[in-house]
Amino acid sequence: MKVPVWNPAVEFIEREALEALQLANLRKTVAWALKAPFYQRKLAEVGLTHPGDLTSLRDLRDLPYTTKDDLRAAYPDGLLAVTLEQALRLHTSSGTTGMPTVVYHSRQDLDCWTELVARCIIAAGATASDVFQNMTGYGMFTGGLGLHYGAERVGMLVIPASCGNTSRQLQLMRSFQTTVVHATPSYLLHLHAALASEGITRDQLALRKAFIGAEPHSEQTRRKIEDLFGIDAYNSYGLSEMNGPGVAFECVHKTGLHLWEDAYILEIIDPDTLRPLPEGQTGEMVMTTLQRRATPLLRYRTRDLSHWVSGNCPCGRTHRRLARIKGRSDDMLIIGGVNVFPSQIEDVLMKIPEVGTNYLIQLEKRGSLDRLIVKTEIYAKLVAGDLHALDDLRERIAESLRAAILIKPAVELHEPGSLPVSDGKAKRVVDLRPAF
Ligand code: DLL
Repeated sequence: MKVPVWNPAVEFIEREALEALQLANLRKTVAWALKAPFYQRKLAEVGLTHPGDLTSLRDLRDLPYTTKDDLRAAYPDGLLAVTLEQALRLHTSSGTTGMPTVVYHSRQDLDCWTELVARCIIAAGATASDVFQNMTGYGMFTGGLGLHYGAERVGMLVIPASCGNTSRQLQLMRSFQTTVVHATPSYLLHLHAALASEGITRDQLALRKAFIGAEPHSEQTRRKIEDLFGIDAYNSYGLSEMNGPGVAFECVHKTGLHLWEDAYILEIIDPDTLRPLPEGQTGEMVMTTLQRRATPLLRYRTRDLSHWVSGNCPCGRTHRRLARIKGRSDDMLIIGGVNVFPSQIEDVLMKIPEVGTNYLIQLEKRGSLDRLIVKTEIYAKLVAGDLHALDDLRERIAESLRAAILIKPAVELHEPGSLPVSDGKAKRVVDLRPAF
């Protein structure tokens, strides 16, 4: 198979040359960072005043971490490292859980981000001949504009549909014979569920690929999306602090997400001891930007959990691969003392054929005990209409979950389309336990 590639010189670069490039870019990044008030203070604390003091990539470990709280405290411009004239755009996080975080971009930064997204699109086998419908929010959310400019650079026909309005999405897909979509996995499942009510069959669509990301999802969910639409779906990872989408993406081999190491250095650490973990162990991803002038970030603690995938990818890219994101260290639920990631529950649910496309995890307190309730939509046509069959299914789901997470939940079965959906990132967990 011929490997589709956007920028062969960088994507197939020898490891030694890549590491030399990383060191050179790290020094530039420290020089840029020293222009921002926040880093002037922070780096002075560890005695770093000159980028030339960094003699190897290992020296990065002597630099302080940057946290989301640091970014919030620096709001609105404590991390700005260029003049306002040089800044071209800013994105803020939604700020639903406190002060928003801000990332400014210079012209070069936007150009670099666009280049990274173009590499991802081509690596996943899309081409300039594709019709691309971007179903993620345009605006402060980085999924919209990020993918938009990358897709235009590749030369695709771009439909900037933004998120929501499912019947219009389907109408656009039919009218323009969309071949590639970008959406959250939960929204694509919802979109599929809406096909029937809109009287559309998948054969009336020309879809062949989906880029899915912005929220944790399991391998089973990917397969479900692939099977339901008869397409290939590729995992896309990013976060607004590191531009947005375009940080790591699957190539056509789907063997993990290639992280663009000329633009980012990733360290994986134990979130408790803050020590680096050996390759293959799951830990918190800590990221450093290597090409961003307007808001350089050093050792940013993402809270996302993953591990490096060992070995080489058949595509030949030298940029290492990350395993599917397991969740966030702050997503972890502690239920009756047992640690559970929502992705573990999703994994079990999506393996059960009768389970539909939407589910909700609810936590309550009964006296002093935690109670886990898993609400899931089911495909009614796959369940023989009597109550026994429903009871059997409920028990089968509860038992499968117990085997995986060691807690037997109460399971509620719901009609398709009855659980709440979101246009963007799905909200899967409702924790009704009183806070201490
Ligand atoms: O979600 C950027 C993005 C847009 C990525 C479109 C992919 C596609 P934020 O809103 O800042 O940025 O949220 C970032 O979402 O730290 C992860 O916790 C989670 N996340 C993003 N992609 C994935 C993924 C965008 N593929 C936060 N798998 C990150 C699991 C993901 N979690």
